[in-house]
Amino acid sequence: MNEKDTIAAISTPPGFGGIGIIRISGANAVGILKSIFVPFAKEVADNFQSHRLYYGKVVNPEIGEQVDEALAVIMRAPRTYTREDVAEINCHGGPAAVKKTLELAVRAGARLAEPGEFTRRAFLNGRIDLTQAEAVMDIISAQTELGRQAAVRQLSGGLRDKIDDIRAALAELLALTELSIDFPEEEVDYVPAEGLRERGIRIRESIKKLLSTFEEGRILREGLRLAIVGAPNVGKSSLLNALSGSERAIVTEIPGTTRDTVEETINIGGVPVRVIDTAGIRKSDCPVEKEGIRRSKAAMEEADIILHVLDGSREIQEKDPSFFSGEKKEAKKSRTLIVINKIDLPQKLSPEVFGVTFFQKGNEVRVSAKTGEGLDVLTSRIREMIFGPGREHMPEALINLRHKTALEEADAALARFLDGCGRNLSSEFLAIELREALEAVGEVVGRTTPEDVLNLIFSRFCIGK
Ligand SMILES: Nc1nc2c(ncn2[C@@H]2O[C@H](COP(=O)(O)OP(=O)(O)OP(=O)(O)O)[C@@H](O)[C@H]2O)c(=O)[nH]1
Ligand SMILES: [Mg+2]
Repeated sequence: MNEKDTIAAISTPPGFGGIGIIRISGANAVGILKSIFVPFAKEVADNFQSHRLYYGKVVNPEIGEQVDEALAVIMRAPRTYTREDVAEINCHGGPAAVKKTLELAVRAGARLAEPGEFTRRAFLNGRIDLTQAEAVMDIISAQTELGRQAAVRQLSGGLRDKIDDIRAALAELLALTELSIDFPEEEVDYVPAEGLRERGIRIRESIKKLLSTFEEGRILREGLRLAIVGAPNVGKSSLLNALSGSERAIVTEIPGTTRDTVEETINIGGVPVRVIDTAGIRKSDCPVEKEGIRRSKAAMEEADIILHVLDGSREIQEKDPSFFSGEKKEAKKSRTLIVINKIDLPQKLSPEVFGVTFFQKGNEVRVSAKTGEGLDVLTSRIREMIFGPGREHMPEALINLRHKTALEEADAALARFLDGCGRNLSSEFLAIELREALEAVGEVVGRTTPEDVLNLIFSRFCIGK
């Protein structure tokens, strides 16, 4: 991949649409645009101004044929997305028109852009740091309003600022440590070991604070899995339909209706939640149903949250095997919510039968999948399980797995530094640990990030971004 090439790509999604955008970036972008786009106003042709939109036609310069009618803009460096000269052509959004326009740009000297190459150039040219580049992709893939908000905060430098603060504090600590290497006996500006330690502890606290945002970041980016389980006919499929506002799953009065797991992604309090409706758990000899029940149990194991549904209109007649399955019952408790359904009917269910406590009174959520009653309480309880009770605001920065790995490395190096301080190790040794911490933190913003990691990050982007 040559960073000097002028690159071009279709930046709008494939398919049919009102407008399709071809983006060109690099030293030759303006020349290429001028050779394939002719403005209708004659006086403009040789006098394109930067950051102005012109109306004209895309032409094939070899045969003079008009390819499409379009709007085009040139943007002179450095006030552009990539900090290079950029040209964009807005033609009609049919696959043939955009493909042909891109083909003309390539014939005029552009190279097809790799996925994420425009953003990579913005990063390499210093317009944005690596956390901002990642935020671009997070915005594109955000599934909910909360996810978008978090991504935009990161794009405007929320995480970078925090990382820069940590880097500055580390650099200062390193300088102080090195000072005591060079002038071990000097009184001036000498910070005793205890002072170094205290600074180290404070930096470690900031790192820990950032690390604690990982789980929320993961949830916002990837979402959660929520399994709806319980005995047959209690209304699991009805609940999936009510939560998703669709007729996604088949509902009948026959117990054992759902055979396979059925999934639908919904937005609960800003978090994308993959809701999995499962086959009712009971003893069965039917091989199809048995396989369905096996899948129900697997879905339960993999879920972040389990809704265990009971039918409030019936006494439990026999031992409900959905309660007696699985050895890791205790581990499941904290992520299980008992949901009593069918509250529109006369209620007969008691919390305790056969000496088994099915639910703690006050802890259960009562709903009607039929009338929708109680669903708002259910979603807010689910939200509480995700964020903890009463949480309204998201932290300013939410780290991803790559940031987490780098910050953990920095944290480990700082731990060794602190340990070394405690044992009065030489400043040379302490400085080595601090340099390692500094390097690891620098990886987050892309200061010290190896080429192969960059390749991996940008390969996940869409073409044309
Ligand atoms: N009155 C009332 N009926 C409900 C409610 N929820 C579900 N039902 C009825 O209960 C029956 C079973 O509903 P489903 O949603 O198919 O139950 P399920 O738990 O998915 O059943 P399986 O797939 O067999 O395990 C259907 O006849 C529904 O119409 C409710 O809140 N109130
Ligand atoms: Mg069902």
